[in-house]
Amino acid sequence: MRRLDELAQNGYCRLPTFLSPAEAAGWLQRLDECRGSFRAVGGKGGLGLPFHMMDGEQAMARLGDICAQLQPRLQEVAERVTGKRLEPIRDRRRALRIQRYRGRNEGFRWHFDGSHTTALLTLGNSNRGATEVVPASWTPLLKPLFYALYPLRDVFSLFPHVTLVAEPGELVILSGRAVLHRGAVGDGPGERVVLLAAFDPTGAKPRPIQDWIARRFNY
Ligand SMILES: O=C(O)CCC(=O)C(=O)O
Ligand SMILES: [Fe+2]
Repeated sequence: MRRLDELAQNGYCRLPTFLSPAEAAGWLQRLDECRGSFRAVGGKGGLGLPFHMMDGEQAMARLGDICAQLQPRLQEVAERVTGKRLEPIRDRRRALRIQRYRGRNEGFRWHFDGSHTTALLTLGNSNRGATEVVPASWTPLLKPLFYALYPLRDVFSLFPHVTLVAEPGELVILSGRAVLHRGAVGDGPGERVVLLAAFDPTGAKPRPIQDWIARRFNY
C-alpha cells in the first residue's frame, strides 16, 4: 500500500527504520545528559496521566543540535507521507516536544491532537509502552462523544484500536487531529522516550479556539 493510502485508511503510517538503532541510542544518551530538565506533567485538572516532558523552547535552548537536525528531517518525511506542504505549528512550545513515560503508570490519555500531522519518533522503549490508535472510520462517531465523555476517557479503550509498540528509531506519522489516539502505559520497568514534531499544512488558517481547547485539555 502506498504510504499516502495507508495514512488515509489507518490514520497512521509506520517507518520502522527511520533512524538506525545506533543513531537512536546516541540521541537518547544526549537526552539523558539533561534528564534534570524534564518536568513532571500531572495532567490538567488532574484528569490526565502523569509523564515527563521538555517543550520545544526548552529543547531548543538545551538540545539545539537535536532540534536542528531532526525537525527538518521529520518535516520532510511528514510532507512526503501526507503529500502536503507542512510547517511546524505556530506555538513553538508545542511544535516540538520530548516526552518520557516511566514505568507502569505514566502515559497520555485518549485525545485528538490540535495539529494536523504529528511525527512521533521513538528513541527508547524499555518498558514496552505503545501508541494506540482507533481507526479513522470511528472518528465521525467519536469526535462528538469525546468532549461529552471527557472525564470518562478510559471508556474509549473499548473501541477497536491498534497498538503500535515502536522500537527505538521507528517513526510514526500520525493524522493526530483525525484519529483518536493515546500513549498507552508500559507493562514493565524502564521508560518510553518519544520526540514529537507537530505540523499544520502551510498557510492553514489559525484555529485559535481549537488550539485553546487542545492546549487546555492535553498539556
Ligand atoms: O506518546 C504517545 O504515543 C502519543 C503522544 C501524543 O499523542 C501527543 O503527545 O499528542
Ligand atoms: Fe497526540
